Order: sequence, then structure tokens, then C-alpha cells
Amino acid sequence: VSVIAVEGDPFVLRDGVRVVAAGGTTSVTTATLVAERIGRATGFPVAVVQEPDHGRSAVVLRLAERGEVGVPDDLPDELAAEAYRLEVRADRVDVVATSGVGLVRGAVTFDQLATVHNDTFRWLPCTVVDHPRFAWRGLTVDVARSFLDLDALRQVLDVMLLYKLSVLHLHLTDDQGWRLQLAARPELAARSGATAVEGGLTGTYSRQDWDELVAFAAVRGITVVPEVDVPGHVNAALHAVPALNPSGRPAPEYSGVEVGFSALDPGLPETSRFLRDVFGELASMTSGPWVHVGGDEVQTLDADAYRALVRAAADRVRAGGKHVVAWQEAATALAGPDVVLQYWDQRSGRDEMVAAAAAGARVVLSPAPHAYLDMKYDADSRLGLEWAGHIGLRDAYDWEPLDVLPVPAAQVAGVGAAVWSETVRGVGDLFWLLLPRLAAVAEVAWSAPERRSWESFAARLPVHGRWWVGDGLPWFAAPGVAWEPADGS
Ligand code: TNX
Repeated sequence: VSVIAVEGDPFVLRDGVRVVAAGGTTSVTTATLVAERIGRATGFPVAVVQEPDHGRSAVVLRLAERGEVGVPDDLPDELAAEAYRLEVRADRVDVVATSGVGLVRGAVTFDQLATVHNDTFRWLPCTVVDHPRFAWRGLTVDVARSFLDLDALRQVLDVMLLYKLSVLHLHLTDDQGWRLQLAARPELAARSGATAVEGGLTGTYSRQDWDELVAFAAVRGITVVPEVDVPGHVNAALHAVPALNPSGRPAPEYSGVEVGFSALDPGLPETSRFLRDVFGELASMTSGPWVHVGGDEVQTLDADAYRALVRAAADRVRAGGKHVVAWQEAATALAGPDVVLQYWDQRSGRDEMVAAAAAGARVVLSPAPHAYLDMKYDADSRLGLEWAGHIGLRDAYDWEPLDVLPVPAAQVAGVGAAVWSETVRGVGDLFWLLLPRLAAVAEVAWSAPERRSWESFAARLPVHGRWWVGDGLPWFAAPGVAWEPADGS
């Protein structure tokens, strides 16, 4: 939101620098993360202490009231929670926020402002006051078509941290695979964890994997939203659970890339038991407020059956104490202030979305021609789909969320990038699609339109290429940016 250069000497990282956690246990978690990151980047061991230590240079993390952070009075609480003030002076850096998440956001900005000069790390003195435009700054990752293991997801979360994203939405089930082990339904992962799209990776998350993932995300200020997609995209469930099929026999596994052909059968008693078991357990293992029920692209159900099944799933989520997220198609079935609808296909569903928003639903904007980062960059891209067109870096950057749908700004929860894995074979492919475009969508989600421009973005991006190389992440040297030589692929 604002950055002001200040007169004076730079802050120079020296041996013995401390990260001071001055805000109790909340700030200790963040301070530890900051210390690890500085230590890794610079080679200095950085200690975390609870009191400033006279005479030593320090990075001080502190919780404070809104006024001291510099948050405008009319800023909604969910945005104020992520606000921060960062003051860099010659011998001391202060990060001040109203919550632990705000400290995380400020600490990342501090990281990013480092410059390297004669082998020393230094920061120019400045004051930054900042807050996001939208609270929901998401990334949808499809681990159903092709699996990503816990280590891969940790890498994704570390990149999300760098871009101040707040929601990791995992698409855990689809026709091709079922990735989450559930105690109530072990057969789902046991059978359909071993399938994938043709050539894709298989695997599942145990309950322990899941809890570790959620904790790793939480330290980074990121909420995990699990999605089990119903009533369509369910072939993996039909493959694993014979009683979900009218024949009583398991559906064959599916490794193609068609969509829309599978659906739950509203007439089978097993269907409601399945919804109860799956969404009940999913809600209970979710620490965040949301569970995603899918709801997209069903071609084989009539409208009444579709609505009944989506509502049955949503009822289970609500009974588990969570809010419901669903794809835009569910706008005909769900409404109310506890519903979040994710809008992706601008070819349809506009009127239904407008009506649902008028009835209280909030919306997450994932317009495919800008936010579907599984599209090819251009005709020569070695990975990606093309149904929503090619998405060059500028396409991912140059769009205004509030122009996507005619709904009141207050109903817009935020923006979600998505990466589907029909063509992805492992985390390297994923990053090649995400970088640099994820940085573009992240800025769309964080910054108000009057404070961002393509020219400024493109000029700020080359150093990120150096960071990605440093972290060993594959990326695409998209045209339009003066990347540093020898970077990218
Ligand atoms: C549409 S987005 C889908 C996915 C595909 C994706 C490929 C959505 C709700 N459904 O099933 O993987 O396109 O880009």
C-alpha cells in the first residue's frame, strides 16, 4: 500500500543478529520461520529471543493495535488481520501487526527487500505499510489426476508464502484418483489411491500427512481447504465402492481426461451414507473454516437430482461446523452467507452467480482465461491445456477481479489461481506452469488496481527468477520481462 524511503544507513546483516519475538507465543512461531529463512539465505545462524538484546542488531516482531500498525479505520477485520508495518533502520527492523499472520506477511516483505552488496546482505532504510485487497488469495491444486506428495506440497506452500497467498485449495478426488485416507472409508484411498491419469503419479495422504500439511501451512498464514468433488467427477469413488453403482459392481478405473461422465446415484441408499461418512470426516479433520464440495461439470444428472446431492453434501459440511465452498455450478443449489462459490467458466453461469451473490453467497474469482495456470503459455508450451486459450504472463496479470462478475464488491471474498494436473507429472512440471504466472495472480489478489501496473510488475520480476533458481524451482522465462541472463527454461 505504501513504501517510503527513509534517510540513513542501511540495515546490514551481521553475525549475532537476533530475531526478537516480542508478541508472545504467536510471534515465536513466526520468528522461528523468519530466523530459518534468513539463516538459509545468508548462511548466518540467527537466534530467536524474546527480549531485545542491547547492542545487537535485531529484527523485532511485535503485536500491536490497529492504530499503531497504520490500518485504515474502515478496513474489514479479515484484511486488517493481515496488515503490517515494516520499519527498516540502520540497527533495527520492526515488523508490527495485529496478528501472527500479519507478522508473517511483513516478514516476507522484509526478506524480499534484501539486497546483496559486496557479499553482505543489506536493506535500505524504509517504512512499509501494507494490507491485502482481498482476504481469499488462493491456489487450487489438482492432486487427483496426478499426485503430489507431502514434500512437494511443502514446496508449494513455501512459494505461496513468498507471494502472500492465504488459501491452499486441494482438489483431492476426481475420476482418476482418490488421494485422502479416511478412517470411515479406507477402501477409497486403498483402491483409488493407486490410480491416476495416464502417466500420472499415484499416492495418498495419511491422516498424519494431512495434519503435518495443515500445520506447515498454518505457520505460513495459509488455510488448507480440502475438496472432495461430488456429485460428478466421482469415478474413483465408484471404482472403490461397489455399492455406489446401481449394478453393485465397481466401476472400471479411469485414466483419460474427459469430464462430466460420472455421477453419484441419488436413488442408492449407499450414496447418502457415503456423503455422511466422507464429508463428516472431512469436516472433522479440517482446522480451517471451509470444506469444498465440488459440484462442477455434471452431465448425467437432471437438475433436481444434482441440487439434492449438492445440498446433501453441503448439509454434512454444515453439520460438521464448516462453511461450504463449491464451484459455480452449485449456485443453483446453494445460497446464503456461509457459502463461497468459485467462478471459473465465464461461458456460463453468470446470472446464477449474480443471483446467489444477491442471496448472500460470497464469490472467489478464478476466471479461466486469467487464473487457470494449467493453460499453455503459448502454442509452443511443452505442458498445459488450451481450452481456455493461452495464458501469457500479461494475461495472468492484466485483469480486474471486480470486472469479472456484476456483484457487489462486498460479496467478493477474493481471487483463486488454479492448476489442474492432466499434463503435470510431478512438482517440477507444476512449478513450470506456476512460475512466473502465480506471482501475477497473487499481485492481482493483494494490490488495488491504482497501485499496480504491468510495467511495474514486469520491472520487479527479474530478481524473482534468481530466487527460483536459488530454490531449484523450474520456471518459464515468459516473454515481456527482462529476465537476468541464463535463468529459466
Ligand atoms: C475444468 S475447473 C475443470 C477440471 C479440469 C480443468 C482443466 C473445473 C471446476 N473443472 O475438471 O481439470 O478444467 O483446465
